[in-house]
Amino acid sequence: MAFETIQFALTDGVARLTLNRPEKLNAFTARMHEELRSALTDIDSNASVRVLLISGAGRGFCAGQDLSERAMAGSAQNFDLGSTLEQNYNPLLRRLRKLPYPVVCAVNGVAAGTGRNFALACDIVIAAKSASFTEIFSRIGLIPDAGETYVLPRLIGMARAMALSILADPVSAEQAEAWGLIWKCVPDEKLHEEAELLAKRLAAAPTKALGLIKKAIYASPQNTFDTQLSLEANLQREAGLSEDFKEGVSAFLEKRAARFIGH
Ligand code: T3D
Repeated sequence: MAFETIQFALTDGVARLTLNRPEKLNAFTARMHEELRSALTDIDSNASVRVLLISGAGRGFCAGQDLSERAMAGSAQNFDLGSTLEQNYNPLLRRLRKLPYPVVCAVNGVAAGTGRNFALACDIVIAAKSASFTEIFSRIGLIPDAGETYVLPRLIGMARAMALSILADPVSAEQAEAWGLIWKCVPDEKLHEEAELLAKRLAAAPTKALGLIKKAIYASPQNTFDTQLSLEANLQREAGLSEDFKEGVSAFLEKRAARFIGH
């Protein structure tokens, strides 16, 4: 598929996906969702991918749903937003969560509404100092969606999640880091470099183990201590059978750098 609203490239184990409607702050359109589905299908079918790096072109990361596709003032038309979530956003977020390797998001500017929640669905989020995370939904008469009511209380606690969701105040990248909403805030001019370094580091890591770490961490909030111990034992059994574990141990004993292959 020819991409018009995203850029997509794959080199050296790193899949790079850039939202590319800079004049509209990369707001999601139906076309963009179609292109994202296609890119993720390419990624799924390529065994060499070991990390996905997501970012946005221009001064914004993503301003959520393109509201020009939802304009209906004075018309008799209504949209079933539950249905558009089920068709577009929810499958996208589920796919990101299920990828068996890390997804890094480099937030280069404002991330609003579903744009913010798309970023927060990624495994490691770094943001430029000038970026911001803006709630939006309650400002336009909607409830937070795209996983926000799941992710936010778990990341920053009930009090902050509730106030942010109701008040829809923007959160600066520095504040987001201080609250634990994201991993790290970096100077604007360093974002691209830091994101690339991180992606390359992860692409050379024991990817299978990183995918299993994702499973364990994401399962943790729902599990009891006992259930989580059993899950860890099962996942560790799997990790222990990997080529990368053998290589990691050999490299340690031979006092050399490990050469991981991702399985
Ligand atoms: O399917 C579904 O519908 C499911 C439900 C989805 C829920 C959502 O995602 S709801 C959230 C929708 N997003 C918004 O409400 C955000 C709207 N945008 C803004 O509030 C502001 O643009 C920002 C706070 C994000 C940034 O402000 P600022 O001043 O830096 O930029 P700007 O001038 O407002 O925007 C620049 C351009 O992008 C401008 O276009 P123009 O006038 O230069 O031609 C603006 O209209 C456009 N733009 C920004 N956000 C959107 C957008 N166009 C369409 N849809 C947008 N969401």
